[in-house]
Amino acid sequence: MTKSLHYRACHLCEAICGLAIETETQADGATQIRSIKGDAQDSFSRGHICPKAVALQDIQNDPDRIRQPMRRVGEQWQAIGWDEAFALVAERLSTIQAAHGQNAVAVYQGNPSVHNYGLMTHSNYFLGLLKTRNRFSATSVDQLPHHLTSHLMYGHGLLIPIPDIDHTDFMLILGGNPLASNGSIMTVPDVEKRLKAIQARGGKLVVVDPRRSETAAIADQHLFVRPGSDAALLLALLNTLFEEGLTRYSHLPVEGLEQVREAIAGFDAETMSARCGVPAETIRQLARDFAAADKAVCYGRMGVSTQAFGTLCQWLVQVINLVTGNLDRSGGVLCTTPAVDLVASTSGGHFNRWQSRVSGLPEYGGELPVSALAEEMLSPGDGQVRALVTVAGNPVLSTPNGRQLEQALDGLEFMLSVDFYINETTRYADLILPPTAPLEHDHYDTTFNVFAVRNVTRFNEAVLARPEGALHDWEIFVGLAKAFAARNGLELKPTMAPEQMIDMGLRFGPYGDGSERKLSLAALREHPHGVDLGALQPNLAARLKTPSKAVQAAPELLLADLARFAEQQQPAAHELLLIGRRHVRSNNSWMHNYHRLVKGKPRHQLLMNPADLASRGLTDGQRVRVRSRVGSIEVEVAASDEVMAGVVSLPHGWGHARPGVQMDIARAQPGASANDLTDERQLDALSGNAVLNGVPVEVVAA
Ligand SMILES: Nc1nc2c(c(=O)[nH]1)N[C@H]1C(S)=C(S)[C@@H](COP(=O)(O)OP(=O)(O)OC[C@H]3O[C@@H](n4cnc5c(=O)[nH]c(N)nc54)[C@H](O)[C@@H]3O)O[C@H]1N2
Ligand SMILES: Nc1nc2c(c(=O)[nH]1)N[C@H]1C(S)=C(S)[C@@H](COP(=O)(O)OP(=O)(O)OC[C@H]3O[C@@H](n4cnc5c(=O)[nH]c(N)nc54)[C@H](O)[C@@H]3O)O[C@H]1N2
Ligand code: SF4
Ligand SMILES: [Mo]
Repeated sequence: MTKSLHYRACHLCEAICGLAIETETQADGATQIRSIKGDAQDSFSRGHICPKAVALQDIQNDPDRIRQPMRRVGEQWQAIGWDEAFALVAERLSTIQAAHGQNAVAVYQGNPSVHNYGLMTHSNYFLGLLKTRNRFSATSVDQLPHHLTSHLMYGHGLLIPIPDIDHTDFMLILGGNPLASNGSIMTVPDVEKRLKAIQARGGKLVVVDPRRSETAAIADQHLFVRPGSDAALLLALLNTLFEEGLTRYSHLPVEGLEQVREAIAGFDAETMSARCGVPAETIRQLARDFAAADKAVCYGRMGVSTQAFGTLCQWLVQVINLVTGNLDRSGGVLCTTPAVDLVASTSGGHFNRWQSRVSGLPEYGGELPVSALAEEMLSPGDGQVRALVTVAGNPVLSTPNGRQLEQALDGLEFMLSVDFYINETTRYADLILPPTAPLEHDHYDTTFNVFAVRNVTRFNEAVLARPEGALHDWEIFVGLAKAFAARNGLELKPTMAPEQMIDMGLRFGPYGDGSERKLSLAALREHPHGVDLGALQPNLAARLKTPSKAVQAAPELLLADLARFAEQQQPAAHELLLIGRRHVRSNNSWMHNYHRLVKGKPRHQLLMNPADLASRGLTDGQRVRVRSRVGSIEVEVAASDEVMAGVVSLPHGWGHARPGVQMDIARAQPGASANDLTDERQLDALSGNAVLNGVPVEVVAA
């Protein structure tokens, strides 16, 4: 028996924590994981770990995880060989496209697509061949407003300024709960310590959230805000900064600032207070405190992105940082200089070049809003979607009106899923192709180094050998591409392994000189704990990709959206507004099949303010029926003064007890899917991003 120690970054969430994983190999070669701990030698994560990483061994050993291609025959699943599987996909998709056009095949790419670098480098090798405009992803139930804002203001959707959390004096967080999420579009392992360090050096943390979240609970100030109304609060903050002369010089070239000042002149704190529920004097004082801090950060995440004015919110966040002199400044917000630089190596993207067939929703970067996916399948006519490829996604539980999507999936002529579970979505597939498990492949974080609070880089080998016959995600896409190209007589460009692509990216990136010695994959292999490339530095002026090379403070689309905001309908008095919630033991919809993560006190309940329970004659712990325009669920309610009156909070990603789901532990968990309530017609009309927070619901006894 031999033991060995492996260092490895965790890529389950955005935090990139270093892990130290001990394995034990028997005489017969069988290797087991003995322990998973935080890697104290990783200077970025400093030994931080969360319970999800410990569950990597449960993913590895889960008897429900599928390990061979599975073909559905009636209600049964049959294992088939890889080549047969690839040929089947090529035949079915080609036939459907030949009969109904290229757009008849749709694609949905889920969240792990950006965490698994083989998917980043190779999924398009096959998916690009499909030449369909019906491409969807989890972006439009998440961070689309961030990309669109950066695209419009800075000329590239990935040029997103990141909070310089380690050097700031004042952090204002709207709609983010990093203590549960471990940070998002802000890669920050060990975030609790870093937030507390702001306070320890005399700085301040302010959280704006309709729920006193875990992060709000450690803040110096927490403001309840009515769900979906942050644009009012942000407008009032910006208005106060202008009106009270609290703005500061920016060294950046900027165009349009005067237009912004004029456009928001009417949105003063007194008028906006009624919209957002925050007293006008509190808003004005917050603006003064923010401006008075030497270095300050305004940061908004899920709670403000996935609401009716998500893009307006993200734009206002940027402008507040800009006019207070905190954009591109140490201790404010800064763009990274990643070792593999996706900003330098790709074009800035495009928006609204085409629209979805049924509702006319805009594309961004070649993808349409996923709220339109079901209607594109259900609405007959030229261009109707008849086949779907899902990759690392579970849209039945993660996109609005999941029940409608189920109905649509049931009517497809063919569906392929690249995934290792038979879950709420993939149970509709005709064929499931399972990749290797997370610890069976190597890892380089192409995505989240771009959003990290320090410039960092690392490459790690696989911890466990892959089982014989298993394929990595990227190899599956190469197999699919070859079979599809062969069937259609297409020429396929040669490709190389993901690690070779990263080697090139490193050598010719900002820290490389082309040689192996300076920065390359070989050089990184010598540093399994990762390499720290230093604190974020001002770099935006040189990185801007706008045609004028100036920051566009006043994009026309956003100024125009102010008119839509001015006309926003206010919620009816009897309605409750549904918001979401994350927990550190949960990861979207797919980590509930591990006993270690689901044991203990229940976390699926609907939280409701005691006053709202009382006025409805409901009691704590009772089963209730929650109804929205699109559907209803039954769930237990828990009394909680964490949520403000008029608001109910339900986590997403639950509701596994659907027929055919083959995840035994998950199925046994109580809880319903929040997205059986969210409404595919409620959108941020500007971007097409889904509204997942601030959904009107009614709650009655079950
Ligand atoms: N109501 C509500 N809905 C939400 C949210 C919310 O806050 N509220 N959050 C939204 C957000 S931010 C997101 S990102 C989405 C997530 O939505 P999705 O990405 O659609 O769903 P996940 O739950 O992340 O499912 C991931 C799937 O990938 C599989 N998988 C895991 N690792 C790999 C891998 O390495 N390779 C492959 N091929 N498959 C893998 C898992 O088995 C699972 O089926 O949900 C969104 N939905
Ligand atoms: N443990 C865990 N970690 C995760 C994930 C997970 O599922 N579990 N998912 C990962 C993913 S894919 C993402 S995108 C990130 C998300 O990362 P975060 O955005 O930090 O996570 P959330 O917990 O969704 O935080 C949203 C907060 O917004 C609040 N909120 C809701 N509505 C409103 C509103 O109208 N206004 C304001 N101001 N606040 C509002 C909610 O109460 C909640 O506290 O987390 C990532 N990390
Ligand atoms: S916070 Fe947890 S899930 Fe996220 S990277 Fe760190 S250990 Fe992994
Ligand atoms: Mo996400």
